[in-house]
Amino acid sequence: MSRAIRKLAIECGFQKVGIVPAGALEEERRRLEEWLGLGYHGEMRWMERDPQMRSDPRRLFEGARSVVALAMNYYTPHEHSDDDEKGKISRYAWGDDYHDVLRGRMKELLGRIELLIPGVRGKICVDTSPVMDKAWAVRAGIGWLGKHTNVITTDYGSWVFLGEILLDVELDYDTARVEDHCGSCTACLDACPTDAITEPYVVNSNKCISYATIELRSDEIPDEISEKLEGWVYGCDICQDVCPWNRFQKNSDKKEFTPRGQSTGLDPEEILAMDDETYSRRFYKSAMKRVKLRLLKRNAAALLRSAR
Ligand code: B12
Ligand code: SF4
Ligand code: SF4
Repeated sequence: MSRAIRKLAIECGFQKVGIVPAGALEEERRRLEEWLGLGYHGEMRWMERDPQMRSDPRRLFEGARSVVALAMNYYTPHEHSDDDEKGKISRYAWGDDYHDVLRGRMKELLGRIELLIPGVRGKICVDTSPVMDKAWAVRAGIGWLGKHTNVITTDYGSWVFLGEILLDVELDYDTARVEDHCGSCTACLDACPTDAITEPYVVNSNKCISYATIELRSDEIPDEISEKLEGWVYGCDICQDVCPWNRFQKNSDKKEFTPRGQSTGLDPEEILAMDDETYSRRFYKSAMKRVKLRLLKRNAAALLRSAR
């Protein structure tokens, strides 16, 4: 069964798959609670909700016995905009919203698993579910947690989205893990302009450009960050761009991840002048819809200030 599921996952468009028993992630819960205790989640209050559930999928989906961990490559051979007049968009948000892309493929996969195992029940989780996507990917042998805290695969680098299908049946499990290949490298820690990677394997969201430009809801971006935006208007890829393992990237076969209008940047002046209707049209089904126009304008204004 496990072999058949792995094959189906690849057929459904995933590059990596691993199957492990559903259970409590004890060590990861301890680290999550420590992280929350330090306030490193900033205003992401939803992260505080029930760490017990976040670290144990059986609390989210009663009867969960197995976790099918999945990864999808989103690298496309485009570069970040080097136009000084434009704000850079992080790679993950160039094309269609990855939540929709992954969910569609996972639904297809679950449908095929249901044909394979009659009566099986499953739950699809990607990003927004209270599940620790990275921890499951590591457990399932998809990759290791880099010092920048993203999961790195040996063959696609860290340009992969993660998700899981929880199943209520027992299967044969993967036991091999990928060893940590960071070694003595500190490129991501050295390159982070805001020192958000406070120590290897720990990110303080309050200092992270990605958090400030996507998750933070306040009217202003704090000065400590807006002074060091380094041209980013939505998200930040610096710690991944400098990672030597991202030299092993491969082009994604999903046209959905191709930059919209071939554009990897946004003109901040254009954003400031944008009306709701243009915003809705331009970002229809894009991951960038995660920030409302008000926040995108806030980011654009901060970027213009930092450029002065
Ligand atoms: C909250 C969140 C954020 C926050 C916090 C980031 C973070 N480091 O967790 C913010 C807003 C900053 C963020 C930013 C980004 N995110 Co985000 N985010 C999440 C989310 C929703 C939860 C992650 C989480 O649980 N964090 C809580 C802390 C406790 O987890 P952690 O840092 O992983 O902590 C572990 C380690 O620190 C470790 N640890 C601690 N100390 C030590 C010491 C040692 C020695 C060791 C070995 C380990 C260790 O233990 C902890 C538990 O395992 C996940 C989706 C999900 N449902 O899981 C996506 C997710 C992690 N994000 C993702 C992406 C793509 C990004 C960005 C790259 C987007 C961008 N380009 O702007 C950036 C990357 C910034 C960065 N360097 O992390 C992807 C990552 C894919 C991958 N290959 O790993 C995910 C998995 C979404 C997805 N489903 O694909 N994100
Ligand atoms: S995403 Fe940018 S700001 Fe956040 S940890 Fe990485 S380099 Fe630092
Ligand atoms: S840049 Fe170096 S230390 Fe950071 S994640 Fe990549 S290999 Fe690990």
